[in-house]
Amino acid sequence: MIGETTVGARLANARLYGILDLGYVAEDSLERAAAQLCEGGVDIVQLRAKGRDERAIEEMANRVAPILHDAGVPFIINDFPELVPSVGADGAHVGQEDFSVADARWRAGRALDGEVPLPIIGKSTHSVEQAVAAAAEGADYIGFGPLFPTPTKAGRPAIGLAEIARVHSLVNVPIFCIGGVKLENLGEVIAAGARRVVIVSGILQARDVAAYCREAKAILP
Ligand code: 3NM
Repeated sequence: MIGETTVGARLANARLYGILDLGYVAEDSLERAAAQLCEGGVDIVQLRAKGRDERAIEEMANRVAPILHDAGVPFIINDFPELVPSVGADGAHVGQEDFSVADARWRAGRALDGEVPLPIIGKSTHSVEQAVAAAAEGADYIGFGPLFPTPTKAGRPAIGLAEIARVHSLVNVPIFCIGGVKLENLGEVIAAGARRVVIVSGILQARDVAAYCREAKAILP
């Protein structure tokens, strides 16, 4: 974990959010992928390992945490807020069907030694109403999407670009637009009002991961 003030500033200034998604990264390549994301200038990294048990996720998180820490990149764990203190992550991300923000924060903030900085808690939202509710609930940032259909979250209907401007006018916490975002459509997503994005498969399937991230960062305002 990195310093509390630094993490807050990093989140406020973040434009590109990368995910170490086990659907695209082999388990034994996690360190390499984490280093490539850092090299490309990704501002926040999440570990997302759907279907893996807590012990496996803890082990993977312990491997990538020092890499992200050394690069000064906030590290977010998907779905398992209680792992935050033990692996030295900076926060957790929860979905609509998971813990409330308060519950996730409590779990993520449980200190073994009584000295833990406030964890970042992010929440997935799939409509303007959910986005407003997540911010009111105290989320530090939200995901908003999926903008486009995506195999990374198969079966979830795309919400399109039409509500991006409205959600930005109603929600004050950082909003990361997500779902099917790629270099090819990033201009269109930004023109619709997005300021921050999560790109998963676009980055992880790139021939040169770091170069892809750098290109995305150069396009983001
Ligand atoms: N959450 P890609 S969309 C993990 O809308 C995730 O909450 C979404 O991956 C949401 O960049 C999504 O490969 C997948 O489309 C994003």
